[in-house]
Amino acid sequence: MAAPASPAAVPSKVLSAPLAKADRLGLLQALERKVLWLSSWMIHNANHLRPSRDGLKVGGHQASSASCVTLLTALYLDVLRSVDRVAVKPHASPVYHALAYLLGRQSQEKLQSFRALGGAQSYPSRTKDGDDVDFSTGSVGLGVAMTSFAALVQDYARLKGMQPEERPAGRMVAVVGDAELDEGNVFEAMLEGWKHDVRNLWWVIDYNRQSLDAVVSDRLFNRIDSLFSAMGWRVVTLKYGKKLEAAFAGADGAALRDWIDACPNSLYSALVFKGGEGWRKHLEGDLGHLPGIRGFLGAHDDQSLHAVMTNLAGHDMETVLEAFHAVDDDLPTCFIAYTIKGFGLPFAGHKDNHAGLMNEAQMAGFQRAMGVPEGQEWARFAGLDLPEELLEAFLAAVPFAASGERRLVAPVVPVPDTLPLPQGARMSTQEGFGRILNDLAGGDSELARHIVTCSPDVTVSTNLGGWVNRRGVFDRRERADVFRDEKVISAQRWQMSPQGQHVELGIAEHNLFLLLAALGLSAPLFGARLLPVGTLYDPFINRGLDALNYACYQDARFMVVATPSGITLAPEGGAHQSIGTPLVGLALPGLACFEPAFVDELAVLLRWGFGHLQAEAGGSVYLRLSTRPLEQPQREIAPVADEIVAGGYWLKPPAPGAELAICYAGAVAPEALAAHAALLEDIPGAGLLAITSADRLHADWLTGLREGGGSHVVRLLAPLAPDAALVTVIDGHPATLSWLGGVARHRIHPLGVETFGQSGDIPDLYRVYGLDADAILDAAARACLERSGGRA
Ligand SMILES: Cc1ncc(C[n+]2csc(CCOP(=O)(O)OP(=O)(O)O)c2C)c(N)n1
Ligand SMILES: [Mg+2]
Repeated sequence: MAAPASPAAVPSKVLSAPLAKADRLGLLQALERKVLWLSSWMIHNANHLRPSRDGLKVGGHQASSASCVTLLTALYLDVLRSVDRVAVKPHASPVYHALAYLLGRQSQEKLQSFRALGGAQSYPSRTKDGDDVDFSTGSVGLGVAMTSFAALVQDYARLKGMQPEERPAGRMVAVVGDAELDEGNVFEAMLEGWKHDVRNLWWVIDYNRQSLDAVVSDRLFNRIDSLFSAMGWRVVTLKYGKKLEAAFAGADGAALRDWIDACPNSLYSALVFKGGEGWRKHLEGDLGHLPGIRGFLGAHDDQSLHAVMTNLAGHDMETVLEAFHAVDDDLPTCFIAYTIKGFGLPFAGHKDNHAGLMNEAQMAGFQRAMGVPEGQEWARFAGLDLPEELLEAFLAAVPFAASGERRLVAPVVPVPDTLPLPQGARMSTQEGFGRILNDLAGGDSELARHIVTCSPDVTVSTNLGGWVNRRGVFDRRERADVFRDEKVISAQRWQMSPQGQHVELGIAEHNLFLLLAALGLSAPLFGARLLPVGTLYDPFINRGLDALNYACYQDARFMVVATPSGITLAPEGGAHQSIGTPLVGLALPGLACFEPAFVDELAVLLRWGFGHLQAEAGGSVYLRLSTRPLEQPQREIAPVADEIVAGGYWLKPPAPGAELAICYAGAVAPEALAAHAALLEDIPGAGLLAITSADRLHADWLTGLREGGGSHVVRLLAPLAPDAALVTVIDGHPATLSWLGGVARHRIHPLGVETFGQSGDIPDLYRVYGLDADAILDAAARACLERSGGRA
C-alpha cells in the first residue's frame, strides 16, 4: 500500500458523557457488528430466501457494504447531528437501511423486501425510501458532488436569514467509494466549491482500493491527497488501526510498517483473501531474519495474525471516532479511510468480490461467527453480548435521530395572478424572459425575494443580465465591482454580496444541474423556500443530462430556461443547435417541458411554473426558448391561459369536420401561420394548433387512456374529420409531435430536424431542413392527395 504523504494527527478526545469512552466504544463496536450482519443478511435474504419468479439475480453488494460499516456506524450512531445531511455511496444502501432499522426509522418488512417492490431500495432514494434519505445516490459521483452544492445552498439560506437563527449549520457529508473519484464531475464540483468557498463539507472516502472490475493503482493515494490539498481541503488519512499501530511500536515494528506501506495493493488484497497462512509465509520470507518479526509471528496464531494485518483504520472504530471528533471547524475535510472491500466476509479482498454473494454454506458460517441464533436473523440485538436495555437506551439517545423529523417544511411563497407582460411588437421568447425577470427584480414582491438564479457562464447571453444588475451576485463576502469603482462603463453591474440572488458558475452544465438539485431541495433540507431558475444553452442540456435526471429523480424543484434552441440559432452552427432536447423534455419524469412561441404565453407559463415548483404534486419546469424575434400577437391571453398550461390551444380554430390542421411548436410559428393562411384558399376550414407543451399534452393523453375521462388533446382534435390529416412542425426532432397522429387515428406528416444542423440564416436553414412554409404546404398537399386516394 502506498504510504500517505503526511499522516494527519488525530488527537484523542473524550467521547461525550454520560457513557464512559470505553463503554461507548464497546456499544458502537457491538452495533457495528449488528450492522454488518443485517446488511449482509438483507442481501442474502433477497437473493437466496425470497422465491424468484423471473430467474433474475436480485443482487446487492455485500462486499461494498462491509467495506464501510465502521465508517457509517460511527457517523450515524455517534458523530452526526440531526442538522447534518448525508449522501451515502450507492451500493452501501443495505448499511444505511440497517442503521435506520436500528434507530427505529425503518421496518423489518422493508428490509425483508430489499430490492423488491415497495421494499428498501437498491440505492438510497429520497423519494422511494421511507427512512429519511437526504440525498439519493446511484449514478456514482453525483451524490458526492451534490453535497458541495448543498453546502453552498445552506450558506445562501443562512446568510440571508432564511433559516431560524438558532439552527446551527449542518455538515454536508458524502461517504464516497474510492472509484467515484474517477468521475470527472466530482472534480468539476470541487473546483466550483473552492470558488464559492464552501464550508461544512466532509467527504469520507472508503479507500478499499477496489472498484467494480479491479484493484486500483498504488499511486492513486498521492494524487487524491494532492488534489484535495490543492483545492484548500484538509486531508485526514486514516491508514492503520490500533492493533497495527501497536505492532509497529514493537520490536522491528518499523520494518513491519515499511513492509506493509510498500506492499502493492493487489498483493495486500490477495493476502487479505488468503488469510493468516499467507501473511505468515510472506512475512517470514521478507522479514523472517528480524528477531522482532519472528517474535511477532510467534505470538500470533493464523487467525489473530490475520486480524492484526487487516486492522486498517477504516475498520477500527476507535481510530475512526477520534479522527471525526478531532475536526471541530468548518473547513472542507476529506477523510481517506483505508478499508478492505468485504471486510469480515469470506471474500474479503478478492478482486472479483464487487457483485459477490455469500453462498448458503458461507452464510451459515458467518451466522455462527456472528452468534445470531437461527430464527432470530432480524432481531435487532441477537448475538450481541450487551444488555438489550443498554443498547436501546444508547440508540434512543443517538444525536442524529434526536430531533425526530429531519425533513423540514417552508411556507409556500404567494405567486401573483399574472406576471408583467413586456411590451413590444417584435420580441423573442428569450428577450421576453429576461424582461419579465428584470421587471420582477425591480419590484419588491415576496416572489422576487425567493427567486434565485444561476447560470454556467451564460448569464448575460441568456438575458439574465437585467435581473443580476438589480439583484446582485451571491458571495459569502461583500466584494467590490472593480469595473464600476474604476468608472469603466459596462452594462453589467455585478455587485457581489451575501444578499445577491444570482449564483454565477463556471462553464459546467453538470454543476448547474447539481446546484439546481440542491437549491430545489432547500425547503426539505434547510427549511428555506427557494425558487431556483437556471439558464443554459439548450444543446448543453445533454452535457448535464445525468445530473438533470438526478435532480428530477429526487424531486428537487427548479426551473430550467434553455435558450437558444434548435437550428433557429442559425449562424451559430450545428455544434450549438439542439435537436433531441424536446424528447428529453417529453421523457424525463418530474419535468414539465414547454416551448412557447410568444411572450404572452411565456408569461403565463412562468407564473404557473412558480406555483408548480411549490405544489405538493408539482414538479420542475423546462422552458425551451429562442432568440428569434417574432411579431407578437396583440390579444387577451387570459381566455387561453389554462390551455397554454395544458399544452396547446387553437390559434386558428378548425371548422367542424375540417380535413387538415397544422400543429406547430415554438419559433416556427411564423412559417406555420404563413402556410395556414395560404392553405385557407383551398381548405377553408383548416385549423392551426399552437402546441406549447408536447410533454404535458402527451402525459395527459396517456392518463386519459388509462383512466378514462378524456384528455386535453383528445378534446382539441375532436372537431376534425375522422380522416383528417395533421402536419406537425417543430424545430427539434419530429418524433416530439408525431404521436399526435395516434390520438384520433389521424394521418400524420411530421416535420422537424433529423440531421445535424449547420451555419446559415433562418430562411436557408428552414428550407434545407424542411421547416419553412413551403415544406409545410408540401406536406399538406401530400396529405390531401392521400385523402383523395392519390399517392404522395
Ligand atoms: C455512473 C455510473 N457508472 C457505473 C456504475 C456501476 N458501478 C456501480 S459501483 C461501481 C464501482 C464502484 O467502486 P467504488 O466506488 O470504489 O465502490 P466500492 O469499492 O466501495 O464498492 C460501478 C462501476 C454506476 N453505478 N454509476
Ligand atoms: Mg472501492
